[in-house]
Amino acid sequence: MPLKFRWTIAFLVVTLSRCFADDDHEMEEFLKREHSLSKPYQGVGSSSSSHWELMGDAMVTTDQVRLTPDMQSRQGAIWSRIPCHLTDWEMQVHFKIHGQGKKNLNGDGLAIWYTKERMQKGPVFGNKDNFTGLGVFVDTYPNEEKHIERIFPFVLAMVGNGSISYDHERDGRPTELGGCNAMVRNLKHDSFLFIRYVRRRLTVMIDIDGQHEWRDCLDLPGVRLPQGYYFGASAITGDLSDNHDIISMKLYQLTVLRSKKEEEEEEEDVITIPSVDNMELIRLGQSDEGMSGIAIFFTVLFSMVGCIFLIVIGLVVYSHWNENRRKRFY
Ligand SMILES: *[C@@H]1O[C@H](CO)[C@@H](O)[C@H](O)[C@H]1NC(C)=O
Ligand SMILES: *[C@@H]1O[C@H](CO)[C@@H](O)[C@H](O)[C@H]1NC(C)=O
Ligand SMILES: [Ca+2]
Repeated sequence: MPLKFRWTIAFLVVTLSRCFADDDHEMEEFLKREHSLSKPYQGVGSSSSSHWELMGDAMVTTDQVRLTPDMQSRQGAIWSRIPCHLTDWEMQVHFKIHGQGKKNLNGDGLAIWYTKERMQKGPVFGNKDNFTGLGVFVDTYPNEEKHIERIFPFVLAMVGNGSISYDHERDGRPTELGGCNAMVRNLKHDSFLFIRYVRRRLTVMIDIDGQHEWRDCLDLPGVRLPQGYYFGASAITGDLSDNHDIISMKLYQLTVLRSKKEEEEEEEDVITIPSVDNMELIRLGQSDEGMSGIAIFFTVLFSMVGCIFLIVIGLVVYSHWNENRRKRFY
């Protein structure tokens, strides 16, 4: 799979449409202005004809949409007013998280949304719980203490169907589809998050090293998201805080060639409730995560014991053979 993409930001900004291959299918992409947010944020937060609407403590400046300032107990969001009816799309988010707090003395993070609901305050990074649709979280604070193998900030994706709760105390582990760590705070260079949804496959990538290179974060087939949902971004601070800034959100329509059969299948199987195929297996994989350390330890231990055993046997056999040989000489 061609998951390692390299392109320059200039190329990204200048080119409105481009072609590339995905699983041998040609794709074309077009920037959709009505679903995109970029400088100079004309009318955002002041005009009701703007495509985007602010909520809570979110504020627009010339350089960014600040979802929360670096102050305690704030929450803010920005939501698209226009539902998105595209089948295949790609959202590129240019964001910045920065603040005075030392490592792990900052919080709580931001979220990018594609949901049925919009403009509803709540505990999930400033959005309502039991949301319906997709949330991609940049979680900057480890709430669960026994994260040994997990380094924060952590990027995590979740699909909700209206009755699945985000477990804040466990950093959303019980419902996660996967994710990756991402050192995104107080960077000198630009940081980007990339969410692609093509033929029911969800791909999340990040570009945070200033190398203009996308790094894989999550890639999962069988993610069912209905059309007509809203894009948004939100953030929250608690006792700990950060500036959570969105510089741009650019939505690209992807035109993917489909076979007649594929088209028919999708027409018959219209998605009305978000869901993920084989969620039980994904969850099983996650609960095994803690075990894998122990499993690796024992595997290594037993292999070492095995090796030593073989060496000992080898030595014994060799000394016997040597003795026999010497006996033959005398
Ligand atoms: C939402 O998902 C949960 C867990 O998979 C399931 O038990 C519930 O029935 C689903 N609700 C709807 C409305 O599909
Ligand atoms: C979310 O859904 C769960 C399970 O259906 C329910 O127990 C909980 O009260 C809901 N929370 C909110 C805020 O609606
Ligand atoms: Ca957290």
